[in-house]
Amino acid sequence: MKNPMRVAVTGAAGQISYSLLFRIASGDMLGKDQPVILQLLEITPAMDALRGVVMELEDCAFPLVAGITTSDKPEVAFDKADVALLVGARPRGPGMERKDLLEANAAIFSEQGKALNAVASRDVKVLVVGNPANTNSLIAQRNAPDLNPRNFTAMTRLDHNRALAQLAGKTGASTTDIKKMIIWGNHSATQYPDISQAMVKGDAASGLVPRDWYESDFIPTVQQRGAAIIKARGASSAASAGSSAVDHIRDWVMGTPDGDWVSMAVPSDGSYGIEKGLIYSFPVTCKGGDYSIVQGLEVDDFSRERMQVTEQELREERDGVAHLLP
Ligand code: NAX
Repeated sequence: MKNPMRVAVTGAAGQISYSLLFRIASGDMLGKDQPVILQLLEITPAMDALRGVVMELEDCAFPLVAGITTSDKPEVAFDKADVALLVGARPRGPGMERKDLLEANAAIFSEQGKALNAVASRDVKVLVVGNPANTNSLIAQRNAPDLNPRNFTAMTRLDHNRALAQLAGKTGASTTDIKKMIIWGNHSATQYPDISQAMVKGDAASGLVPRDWYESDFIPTVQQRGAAIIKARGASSAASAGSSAVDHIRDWVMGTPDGDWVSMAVPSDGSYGIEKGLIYSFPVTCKGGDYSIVQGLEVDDFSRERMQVTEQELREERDGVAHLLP
């Protein structure tokens, strides 16, 4: 039997975690032969609710769960963590401006970055789900100077999966028939879902769907999918977000299939002219527990313009919290 891996999850009593934790515990994320110790973080007022979630996890009698801890202190929850899923965040309250939201989250993610820096495994893989995810990840990274900056990522896999589902629906294919989808940029409405490289059963997707559908239907549908779900369900995406977090970490740890890639928001190294350091979603391949940004893709004017709009938004978010960055 392998040694257990320590998986820290924040916002563990929230709605995404209510799906995510059970998928991790059943082995969907790290493998059916990989025991896990769940280290759950919540804010103090939610500790009772978290106790209920833990009771349910216990009642599943998952064979792979080697332990569960709970805490309202990041240094306890992140202790020796191999994987940290930062799901908990401050939601936008009534009358709260975008700037207030950024600042409230900057405080949370600075503290959590410092705690990761102090106590997590030196190889910890960090995925930020809590919004604004890309900038929250940047803040945590900057507060963790002793950890590898590359190990701080944010989630655009849900957007990637949404894009696969839309294109599959339009072309009558299954999502597994589609390769090389890309989400560029921020996990926000400025993201750019790009099918210029995508293949459906080996054929270029761009030749299979009308250009007008791509520009006027596909792109806005993927960009606005979160809002459409809130409108229909009366609550934001939860199980799909949990599932995409499982996909993100699984592929990062176990690798992407040959001939395909996934979208991950990772620190830019300057690829495609995107400002170095921004946590920007790129197409990446993963191997041996590491990721590489796919190089050499052709970028036309239509794409370039959209990639820059979402880059600009990320710059503005970063500049909005610059006074809080070390
Ligand atoms: P919930 O409000 O149901 O749960 C969030 C939980 O986080 C709450 O239980 C809260 O007590 C806890 N929390 C707040 N501050 C905390 C802190 N400092 N430390 C630990 N826990 C803390 O939200 P949920 O629906 O689970 O969504 C969580 C986050 O994911 C939100 O920020 C949401 O906007 C974001 N999302 C990100 C997505 C992505 O693709 N990147 C998609 C889904 C989702 O919208």
